[in-house]
Amino acid sequence: MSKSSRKTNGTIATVHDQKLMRGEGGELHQLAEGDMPVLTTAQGGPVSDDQNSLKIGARGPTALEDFHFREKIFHFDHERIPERVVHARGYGAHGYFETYDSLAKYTRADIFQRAGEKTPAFVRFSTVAGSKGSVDLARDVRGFAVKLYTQEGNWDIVGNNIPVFFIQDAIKFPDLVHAVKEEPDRAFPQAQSAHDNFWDFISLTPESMHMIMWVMSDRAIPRSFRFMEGFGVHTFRLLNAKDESTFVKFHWKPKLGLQSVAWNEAVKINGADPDFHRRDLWDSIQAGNFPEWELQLQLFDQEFADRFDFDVLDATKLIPEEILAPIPVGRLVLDRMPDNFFAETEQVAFMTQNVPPGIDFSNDPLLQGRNFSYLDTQLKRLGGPNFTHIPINAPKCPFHHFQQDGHMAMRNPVGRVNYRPNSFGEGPRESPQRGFRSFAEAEEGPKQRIRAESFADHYSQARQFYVSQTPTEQGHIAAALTFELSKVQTPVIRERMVAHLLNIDDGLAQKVGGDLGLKAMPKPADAAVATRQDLSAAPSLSILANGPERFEGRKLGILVTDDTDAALLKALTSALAKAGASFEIIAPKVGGAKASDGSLIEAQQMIGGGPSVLYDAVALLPAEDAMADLVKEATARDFVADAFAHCKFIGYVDAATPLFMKAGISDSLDEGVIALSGPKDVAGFITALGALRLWAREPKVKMA
Ligand code: HDD
Repeated sequence: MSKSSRKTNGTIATVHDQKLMRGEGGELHQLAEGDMPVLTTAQGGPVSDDQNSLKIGARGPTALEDFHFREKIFHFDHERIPERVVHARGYGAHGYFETYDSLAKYTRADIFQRAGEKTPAFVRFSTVAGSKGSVDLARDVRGFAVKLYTQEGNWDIVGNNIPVFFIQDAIKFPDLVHAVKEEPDRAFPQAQSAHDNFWDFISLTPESMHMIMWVMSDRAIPRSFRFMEGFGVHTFRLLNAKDESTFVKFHWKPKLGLQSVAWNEAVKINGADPDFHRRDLWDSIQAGNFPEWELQLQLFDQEFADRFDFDVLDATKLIPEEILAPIPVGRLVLDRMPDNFFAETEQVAFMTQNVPPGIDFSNDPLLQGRNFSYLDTQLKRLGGPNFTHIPINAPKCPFHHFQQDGHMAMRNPVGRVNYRPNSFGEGPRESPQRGFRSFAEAEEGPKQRIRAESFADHYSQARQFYVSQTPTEQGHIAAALTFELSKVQTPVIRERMVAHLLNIDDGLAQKVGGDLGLKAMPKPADAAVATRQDLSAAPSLSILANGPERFEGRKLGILVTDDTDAALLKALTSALAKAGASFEIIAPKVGGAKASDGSLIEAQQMIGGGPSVLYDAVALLPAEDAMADLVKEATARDFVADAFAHCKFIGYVDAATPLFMKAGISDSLDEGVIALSGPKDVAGFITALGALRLWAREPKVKMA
């Protein structure tokens, strides 16, 4: 029989759907096809065959009239929308904001009027430089954008996890972003600032030096979104019912404290789990461990602003908490993942200009520029002016206006009147009492392109940040600068950066200059202001000096084999649960291992898929008989060697010691390597884990 005349029954290439349901006894059984909804086109027409396009003969061309095929492919071809020009990679969650007490004294914003009131919230965390599909652990600023659906309109605090910014004027933003993103001729590096263009721009932009100290610190490689601070960055205003103004800076403080990873660890996490931060947020919300932040406000008046050493309109400066203590005003809890990533996290549109009555802007030139940019970008990204019709962007309070039509208009006015003034008594009216009123600041001056003198000191706060760090953190900053500049191919750029460092801290400059192999130290960079102020250290700027001292919310990786001590494992896992921590079991084989009492230990990871970089600490609980095989595994050796090199706490049973030999650390064991000879040792181990890392080990392993 020739191919063309072979008769088919139409089922050759057909895939059969299966729908498995659990019966009452937990057994799986397959549902009949009739129990499933019928597949339709987008127009609602039932589809008979979704596996084969309509052909003229079994091996003939596809017919143009195949509207189902056309529609399916057409829609697929148009699935992508432009990614965000910055902050493309992000992850969001729903939750609520709960107001502690009325702030009516300072603001008439409805969200702050009633104690205990809950306001729905959506938060999107992001990296800045990388594309949508880039890795989570890039060295980068993290976006921390909060949308609060208040009773008087959406309020967006579009912040970062760093309280200052690279530039002082929004007109420089395109240059900054072009410089940090992949270079345009070669289209790399992706999601990395370690390249010539970025450091060229930075070395020619002294105002970025304070921010650079932050970005080279561990703040830029957070362990989890849950362990990051968030900042509104700019100075805003609160306005009360009498339109009296108080300046404000917004700070989000994570309940579980701050934590970052080591750089060498970040590099390895990016390979082992590029979605490390996403997964962490997903897992903790699914497990009912809802991440929480406290909103704290730094409030100050004009007199404080006039007295302060720096201009409060300059986004490259912060107000140390030691000078102005933030006050707690509410808490943000994230308790629900979106039902659909695209619909919500991808389509959410944050805009700095979304402020409710009672919150107002300052003249910060960066903020003023942002207020233009965010509306503009939504038009491009979401395809039209009706992006507020998308549910994630729509207000949750009543709203009425005369805007109409446009692409994809979902909510269309009913009735005759779509204008004001009108004589029909229809439609909404403005309200001078309830409506948004700007602070009536008196402004005058010549129209000119100029930067205020008060913005000129670029080094004092950069130095203050550096001297406020612990020696460990200072070491990380030096190592990060060295690493980044080592990737720069143009020597003069490296030298220019070291010349700036000389204005920040001589020791730092010498260290980086030495490690970069500079033959001679350059002259310090010319500074716009002659004297750098020697500000006193502000310990609130350090992560390590403010550690949470507990393992809550963190994860232990437990390596088991067949015959692992069941009692010890049980004691360990119950103690972790009591401490509010989680764990994952890693076994040599998929599925798990058989414990000493014959029970099955279910494993979440096979050893090659669960390297120790994915955990905050590890416990090695293998049985003696399994060691001969385990020491042969390079992945088991790396598991231990990396945990040690990343200054993690390691709990171990006696049988595990050959792994120390294999990992080359037998002679270096320290108080962070803790024997677990039985359940009695567990409590001490859990207490030790609260320190999160044994940084004192670092000089020995030199991994930064
Ligand atoms: Fe921006 C996105 C934060 C300066 C222009 N920005 C964006 C996001 C965050 C920030 C968190 C992601 C929002 C989301 O998850 O959808 N941006 C900041 C902070 C800045 C800052 C804290 C300085 C203090 N940004 C800044 C300037 C401009 C922009 C000066 C332009 C003049 N930013 C944008 C943008 C983005 C954006 C192009 C890209 C996607 C979007 O807005 O919706 O408009």
